[in-house]
Amino acid sequence: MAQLSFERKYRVQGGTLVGGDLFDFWVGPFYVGFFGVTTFFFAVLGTILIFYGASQGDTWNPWLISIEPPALEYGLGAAPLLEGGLWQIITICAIGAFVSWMMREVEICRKLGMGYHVPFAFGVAILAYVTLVVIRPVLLGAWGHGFPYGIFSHLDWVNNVGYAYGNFHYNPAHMVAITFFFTTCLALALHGSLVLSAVNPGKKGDIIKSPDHEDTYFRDLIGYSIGPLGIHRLGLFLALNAGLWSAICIVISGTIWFEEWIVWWDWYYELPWW
Ligand code: BCL
Ligand code: BCL
Ligand code: BPH
Repeated sequence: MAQLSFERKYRVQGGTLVGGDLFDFWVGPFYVGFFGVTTFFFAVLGTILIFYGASQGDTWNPWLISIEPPALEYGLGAAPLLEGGLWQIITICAIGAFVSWMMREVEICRKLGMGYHVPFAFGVAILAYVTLVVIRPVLLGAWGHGFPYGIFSHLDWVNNVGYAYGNFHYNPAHMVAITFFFTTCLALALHGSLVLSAVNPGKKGDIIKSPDHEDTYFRDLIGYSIGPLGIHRLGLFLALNAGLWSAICIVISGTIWFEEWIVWWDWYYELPWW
C-alpha cells in the first residue's frame, strides 16, 4: 500500500516491550511487533477451531453455527473437545488475541510517545468479555455459564440469562449501563455534527470555523460549552462507564443476587415515608 510522503518519519524504531528489534517492522501499513505475531497466531488458531467445530456440527449456515460451552456437569474442569473443549480452547485463543491486540496498541503508543488511552479503553471492552466467559463462570463454578460462540445462539443466551432474573430491566447496574450507552451516543451525535458544521461548511471557498465558533454555538444554545479537550474526556468517560457497568450488571447476577431483579427494589418500596 502506498505510503504518504510524511509518513516515513513516524516509522521510528524502538519502543518495543518484547523481542527488541526482531519484530520491529511493518507489513504494508501495519506495524507488526511481537504482539502482532501473537495476535495473528491466536486469531488464526481460534478461527480455524471455530471452522473445525462447524464441520463437526450439523450446519454451515453462518447464522446457526455455534460452538457451545461445556455442560454444567463439567464444572470448572476440562471438557472433551467436542463437548465444550473446543469452546474452552477458543476462549483462550480469543483472550490471547484481544490482549495481544491491546499490547500491540501499547507498543505503538510507546513508539509515537503518546499516552496509553486507547489500549486502556480497549482494556475495558476486554474486561467485559472476560467477565462474561471467565470471571462469572468461575464465580458460579462452571464454564457452562459462558456464552456460546454463534451469531444466533449468543442472542438466545442473552435472552435466557435475562429471563432467569425475571425482568432484567430492573437490574440497577443494567439501568446505569444502558443510560451510559445512550448518553455516549448523544454526546457523539453532538460532537460529530458540531465539528462537521465548523470544518465542513459545504460552500466552496468558505473559510472553516474555529473552536471559538464551536464553543459559542453551545453557549448560545445551552449556556455552556465543555470545550475541545473536555468533550473528548467526557466521551471517553461515558463510553468506559457503559462497558464497566455492563460488566458489573452481569457479574452480580447469580453471584450476589439470586432472585428476580424486581425484588431488589423492595428496600425502596419499604422506605418508611411512603
Ligand atoms: Mg454480540 C449483535 C458479535 C458478545 C449481545 N454481536 C452482534 C453482532 C455481532 C456480534 C455478530 C454485531 C455487533 C456489533 O456491531 O458490535 N458479540 C459479538 C462478539 C462478542 C459479543 C464478537 C464478544 O464478546 C467476543 N453480544 C456479546 C455478549 C452480549 C451480546 C454476550 C452483550 C454484549 N450482540 C448482542 C445482541 C446483539 C449482538 C443483543 C445484536 O442484536 C447484534 C446482532 O445482530 O446479532 C445477530 C459493535 C462492533 C463493531 C461495529 C465492530 C465490528 C464487529 C464485527 C461486526 C464483529 C463480527 C463478529 C464475527 C461474526 C465473529 C467471528 C469472528 C471470526 C471467527 C474472526
Ligand atoms: Mg441487556 C447485557 C443493553 C434489554 C439481558 N445489555 C447488556 C449490555 C448493555 C445492554 C448495557 C451489553 C453491552 C456490553 O456488555 O458491551 N439490554 C440493553 C438494552 C436493552 C436491553 C439497551 C433494551 O431493552 C433497550 N437485556 C435486555 C432484556 C434482557 C437483557 C430485558 C434479555 C431478555 N442484557 C441481558 C444480559 C446481558 C445484557 C443477560 C449481558 O450479559 C450484557 C452485559 O452486560 O454483558 C457484560 C460489552 C462489550 C463486549 C462484551 C464486547 C467485547 C468485544 C471484544 C473485547 C472484542 C471482539 C473482537 C471481535 C471478535 C473481532 C472481530 C473481527 C474483526 C471485525 C476483524
Ligand atoms: O482496534 C480496535 O478498534 C478499532 C479496538 C477495539 C475496541 C477498542 C480498540 O482499540 C476500544 C477502545 C473498544 N473496542 C471499546 C469498546 C466499548 C467499551 C469500552 C464496547 C461497547 C465495545 N468496544 C464493544 C465491542 C463489540 C460488541 C459490543 O459486541 C465488538 C464486536 C467489538 N467491540 C469489536 C472490536 C474489534 C473491532 C476491535 C475492537 N473492538 C478489536 C480487534 C481485535 O482484538 O483483533 C484481534 C482479534 C481478531 C482479529 C480475531 C480473534 C478471533 C478469535 C480468536 C475467535 C473468535 C472468538 C469469539 C469469542 C467468537 C464470538 C462469536 C460472536 C458471534 C458472539
